[in-house]
Amino acid sequence: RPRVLSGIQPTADSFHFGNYLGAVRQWVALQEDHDAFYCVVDLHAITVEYDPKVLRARTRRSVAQLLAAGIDPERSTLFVQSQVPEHAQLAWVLGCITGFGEASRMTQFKDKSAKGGADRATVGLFTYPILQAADILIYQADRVPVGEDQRQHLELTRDLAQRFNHRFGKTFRSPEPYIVKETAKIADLQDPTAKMSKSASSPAGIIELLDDPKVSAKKIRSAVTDSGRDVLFDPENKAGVSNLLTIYTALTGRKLSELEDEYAGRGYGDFKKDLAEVVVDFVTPFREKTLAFLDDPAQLDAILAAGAERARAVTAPTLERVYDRLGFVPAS
Ligand code: AQP
Repeated sequence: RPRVLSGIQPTADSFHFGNYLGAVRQWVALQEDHDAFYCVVDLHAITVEYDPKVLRARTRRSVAQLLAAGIDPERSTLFVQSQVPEHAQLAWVLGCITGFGEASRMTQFKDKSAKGGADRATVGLFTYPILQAADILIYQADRVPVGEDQRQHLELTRDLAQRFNHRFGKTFRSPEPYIVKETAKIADLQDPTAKMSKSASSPAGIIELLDDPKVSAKKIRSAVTDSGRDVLFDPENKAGVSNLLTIYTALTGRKLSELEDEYAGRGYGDFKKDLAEVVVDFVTPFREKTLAFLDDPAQLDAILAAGAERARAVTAPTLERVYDRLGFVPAS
């Protein structure tokens, strides 16, 4: 079976619709016919300012949300990045074959460092994509389900795999991004030209899965549309309506054309009201399931311990091979 790897940062109390529709939903589907490895990337989360107590809580909340979304810890290897030390060990190695200029071209770093000023950006934030490359390559992953914003980091990962193989002999598989076009960039509800984002969206622009469902319904009803009244999928000219249609089809499985027909001549009000109900029907049970998992942190930690052990069975031999290729003296 092909192998799949992906990760999510524990940098918020809740996943948002972009994380869920752009990535996590694919994780759940792919575990059916892939050898799946999914992790909560806490090492990545410390590249920006954070509070240790909050991080620990958010890490467990992330795991609970992944379970609530349908990740089955028997079928998928579900773990926390910091419990598998080979990620950080390989990141060092990859950092030594990455050009400084090459790393400087990563747009996520440019965007995030621009916000806080250059002096506040950490070296960890700069080398973030190299750690991400290590996350992927250490598992010899074939596919990496992510949103569109991660495409550039996946390109770097492929370049690093090829460079290492060229210089030290075939070691890594070159992974393919797995990006579902329709949901690859869920937009901010208030600024539909921008992506829905934890750090950049206003509270009204982002739907959090664990928010009070009534609040989420209200956000859908007040989402920015345009001055027309036709419910049509036209991302160029009707970015707001198209984003809402994307969310609607993704949550219900109904076709775009079917929805366009259903709302023809009825205006945006009815459409948004119905979508608000669809959203409430989705987030209500999701929230209940997540809270139930959070009620038993010992069980969550046990799932993570088992996941880390399974992960290390894969990562340790790969790192050993890498160290051998690099010319390190083996520890006996
Ligand atoms: N708006 C989005 N549409 C589709 N996919 C998205 N992803 C994030 N936003 C969207 C995908 O979610 C996965 C997990 O992302 P992450 O852990 O890297 O989260 P993030 O990038 O920190 O999430 P944000 O909201 O985008 O945070 P900021 O604002 O801090 O950058 C990834 O696969 C990502 O593509």
